[in-house]
Amino acid sequence: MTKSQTLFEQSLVHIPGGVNSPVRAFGSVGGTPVFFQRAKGALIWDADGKPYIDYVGSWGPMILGHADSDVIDAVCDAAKNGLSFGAPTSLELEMADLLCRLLPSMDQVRLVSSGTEATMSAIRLARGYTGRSTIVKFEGCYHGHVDSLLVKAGSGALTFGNPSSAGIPEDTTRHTLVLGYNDVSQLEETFSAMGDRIAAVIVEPVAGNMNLVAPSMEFLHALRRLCTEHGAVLIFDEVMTGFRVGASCAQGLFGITPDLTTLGKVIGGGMPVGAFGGKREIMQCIAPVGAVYQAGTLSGNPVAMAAGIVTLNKATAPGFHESLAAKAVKLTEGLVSIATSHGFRFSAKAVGGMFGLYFREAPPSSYAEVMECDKTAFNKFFHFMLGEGVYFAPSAFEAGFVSGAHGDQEIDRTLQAAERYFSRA
Ligand code: KE4
Repeated sequence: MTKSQTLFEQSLVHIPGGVNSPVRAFGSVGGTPVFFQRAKGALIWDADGKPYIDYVGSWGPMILGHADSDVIDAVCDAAKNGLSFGAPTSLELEMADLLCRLLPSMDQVRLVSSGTEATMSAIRLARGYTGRSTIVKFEGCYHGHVDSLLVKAGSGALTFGNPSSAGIPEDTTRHTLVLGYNDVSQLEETFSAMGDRIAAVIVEPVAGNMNLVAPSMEFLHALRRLCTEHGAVLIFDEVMTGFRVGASCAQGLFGITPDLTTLGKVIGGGMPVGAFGGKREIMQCIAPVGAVYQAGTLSGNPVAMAAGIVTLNKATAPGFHESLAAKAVKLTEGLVSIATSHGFRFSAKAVGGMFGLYFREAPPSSYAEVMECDKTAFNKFFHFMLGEGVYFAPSAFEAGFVSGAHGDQEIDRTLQAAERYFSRA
């Protein structure tokens, strides 16, 4: 028995499924989830002390690499001054100023403690601001476990094949419209039929929770145009893409200005941080200024702010994202070259520091095309690579991530392992 197997068996006693987030349970790939005990840079060690090259990075936050010394120092320094005050501090002022400088679409921002809190609050804010109820989301997109958004969601919900969740009353989701990602004609038909009833459209500007699906520019421009024409709030859920696909997020990469943006993951650098922000006239509707209530005991927590500020400053430094994107391209192009040279139906796509791997001829551009990917083939690949000390996301429906700490050595070792797999499989 490995220590992970022992720990998993023990965890099943008091933790549902032995995990604190479903996608960690290896439900999609099968087998026992790996328990990790420490990480540094691009590497992570399991409970038996076996090292892996990590392409999960805690699902995105570890963009600098694990245990970045500057981040750890900042966290320790902040912690020595106390962990939480439940009162304003200069660190949350510094974070708010930093985010609003980095994102021109953001006049004001409210900090919270998770991406789910951010999207849940943004939806409530958009409804309060417009006085409307209907929300549009897209099939395969995941915006956290928000009741009104957990409909045909991606990520863990998609992994378990039950795209909707139990426990959500029908009247909670009757205001939620689910459309096809990249389906411009359906979007236009919906707005022409009921645009004046739509409070907001929430979208992953690069979908990362049904594996990676890139948007068409036509789709993004249609979203912006139709929301403007009908007075709906365009919410870019950049919890995953935020400072991951570029120093100005997806909105900067594509040149589309949302009305609200939700953030998480990278802006906490591994500590629990989320945020939502955007146009002043919308943000002024949030309590205590406006009538839309939102609150949080640990919102803007000084220790979390310390981690996030250092992470953001380093991740938006000149050259960081160019280097990060080049690593993702080297990895994905190398995998495609190896797999296809051995006759596999395999493709890959990188957008900034995130990537998708597909057992399919070409990268999918819709949820339906994602469903055509060979999940069994992915699972076999996943477990072989895991055995070789390469840790990809334990699901065919998740994106992968590189960090500033991934170097040629790690990527070359990954490609060598892939060559061993594809040449003999
Ligand atoms: P959190 O509440 O997990 O911090 O964020 C929710 C969320 C919101 N929006 C987007 C675009 C997201 O990707 C997420 C969370 N992403 C998943 C990974 N697919 C988190 C991993 C997990 O659920 O364990």
